[in-house]
Amino acid sequence: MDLNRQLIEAMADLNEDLVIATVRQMAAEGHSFEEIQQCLNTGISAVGTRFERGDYFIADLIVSGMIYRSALNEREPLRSGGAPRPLGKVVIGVVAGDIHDIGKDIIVSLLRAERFDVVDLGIDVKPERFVHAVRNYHPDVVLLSGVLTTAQEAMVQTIQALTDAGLRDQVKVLIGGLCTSEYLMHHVGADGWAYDSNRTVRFCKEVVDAKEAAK
Ligand code: B12
Repeated sequence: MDLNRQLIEAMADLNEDLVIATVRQMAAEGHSFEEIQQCLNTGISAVGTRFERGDYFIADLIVSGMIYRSALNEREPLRSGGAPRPLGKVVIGVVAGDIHDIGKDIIVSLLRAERFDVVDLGIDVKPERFVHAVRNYHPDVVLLSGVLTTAQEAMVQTIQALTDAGLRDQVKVLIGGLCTSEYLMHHVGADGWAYDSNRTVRFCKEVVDAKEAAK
């Protein structure tokens, strides 16, 4: 079996030892961070499908999150030390009612590796906490992360709260996470939507570059 398939199946089967061993082997053989992450994502999606079918339970979801994090820890050091960039500031949080933070944490570490100043508000972040953070930290970008379908409504409320506070024009809003889509971006009135880490970093850099150019 090729290593990609082996990693996907080991993740789906919650076989932590095999996941770690395969990540190490793939790294040693020169597979990219993105390729490894893609396999982990496919594997963890299969965990979700098995949960839906009733083959897995909540405890299995918890374990899948732990294995995913351990696997990423194997690879993360290799991501640090991105090229020097003008620094920008971002505020990020998982919106109200949602506690899925693995994807958000990936985005945080990649933005930090690219020398962005990241204010991480954590999980289950109520709209007023986003408002407070924008008022206090003056970020270039606010990133709203959401996985549950119910997070879509929380995103609507968060952006509405920024508008009501008179802050919407001061900051770009990027949405991301499993529950998001281009359609949702238009629906909630966000400035962008990103389904992976590279697009997220690119969006944030473009915002900062545009601000620099406008000075
Ligand atoms: C692990 C997991 C959990 C763990 C989370 C642990 C943690 N610390 O995050 C725990 C056990 C806590 C959990 C709980 C629940 N879960 Co859950 N969970 C999952 C699972 C298996 C994996 C999610 C994950 O981490 N994926 C990997 C990451 C890397 O992917 P990602 O989040 O999409 O992130 C990537 C991109 O989207 C993007 N990205 C992410 N965030 C952001 C942010 C920005 C700004 C940008 C630009 C990009 C971006 O970059 C990331 C890297 O590529 C999914 C199954 C699946 N298909 O995803 C179910 C799933 C999400 N869970 C589900 C459910 C139902 C629940 C529960 C309601 C179960 C219950 N009955 O209690 C609870 C809800 C708790 C809550 N209030 O949030 C459903 C959601 C259904 C829905 N449509 O709403 C899913 C889809 C499973 C299923 N198929 O039924 N869960």
